[in-house]
Amino acid sequence: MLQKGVVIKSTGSNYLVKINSQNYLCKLKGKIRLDGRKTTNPIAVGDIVEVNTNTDSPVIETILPRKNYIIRKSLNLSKQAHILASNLDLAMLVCTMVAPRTSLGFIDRFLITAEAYQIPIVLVFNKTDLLEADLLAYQNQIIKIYTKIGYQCITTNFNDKESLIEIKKLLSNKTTLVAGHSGVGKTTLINRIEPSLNLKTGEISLTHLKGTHTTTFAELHNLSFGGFIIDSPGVKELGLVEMKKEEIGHYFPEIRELMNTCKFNNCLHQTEPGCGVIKAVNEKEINEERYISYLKILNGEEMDWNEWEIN
Ligand SMILES: Nc1nc2c(ncn2[C@@H]2O[C@H](COP(=O)(O)OP(=O)(O)O)[C@@H](O)[C@H]2O)c(=O)[nH]1
Ligand SMILES: [Mg+2]
Ligand SMILES: [Zn+2]
Repeated sequence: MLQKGVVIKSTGSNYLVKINSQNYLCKLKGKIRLDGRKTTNPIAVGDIVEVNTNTDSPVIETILPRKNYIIRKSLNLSKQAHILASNLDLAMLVCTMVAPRTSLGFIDRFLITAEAYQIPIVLVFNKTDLLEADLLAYQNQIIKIYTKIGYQCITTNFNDKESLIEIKKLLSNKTTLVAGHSGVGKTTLINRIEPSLNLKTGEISLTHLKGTHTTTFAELHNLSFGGFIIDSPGVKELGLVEMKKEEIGHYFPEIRELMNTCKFNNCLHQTEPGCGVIKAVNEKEINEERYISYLKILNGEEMDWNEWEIN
């Protein structure tokens, strides 16, 4: 009998599959057809699979089509992709105004990447307990920018119980990826959401990455109120998705909305005459910082990827 389940952990050759509320350690059937793409791992966490549980060692027989997935490219010459996780329902970007400061450019890059992957996003502004008046004002300004263009923003800190209720509601029955700079409090927040997980906080774990470039395995942590949560699986590579220049504007909601007001339909909104986007920037309808982010991404300006968490 085939039973449907979700892959919650992978060790490379074995897979832990949650079927109903039980976990099964499974092997993969010898030949399994996959949707074209060359990947180093045929199965990723988040995959919905059908498992034959009638044998001593359960076998994954089929993988159901993925709703979405996030990949990293292998650093070696084969240029194979490694799927970090699939079937994500939500990406939660944890940002902080201080200790460390999350830049707007960083937020914007994350947002367009998640947009490209078609993963809904929520911005969580953490460590609000550390904010003095000026930083609080700055944070509110930023929240205004992102709320206006349709992104949900939540403020929280490790003592704030009310926002935790809101966050838990949001995560209920979803598979959520938690991302953000190292040190912003991702793991602390996940432990508050699901105390039984008791994940290690306060450490930057670079060690296991050394030497092995391809083995970053994400894990789906079970949420007792329904759903799964993933603690930053190599989010660094989230930024490496390839986009065509004319695609980038599509991933900025406020630019997307005005695109068809431009004179030229292949307008890149840089210097073109009759550009509705430039007009909106001049009229302060589009936020200038966001527009600058757009131009930087368009012109391929590199970010300091070392800022990204890579555990
Ligand atoms: N002041 C303050 N510190 C926090 C908060 N959340 C986490 N921290 C601290 O920030 C540091 C990094 O937290 P951690 O959860 O490991 O961050 P991660 O690298 O994003 O997983 C730890 O020392 C935490 O105690 C918060 O809301 N306020
Ligand atoms: Mg952490
Ligand atoms: Zn334009």
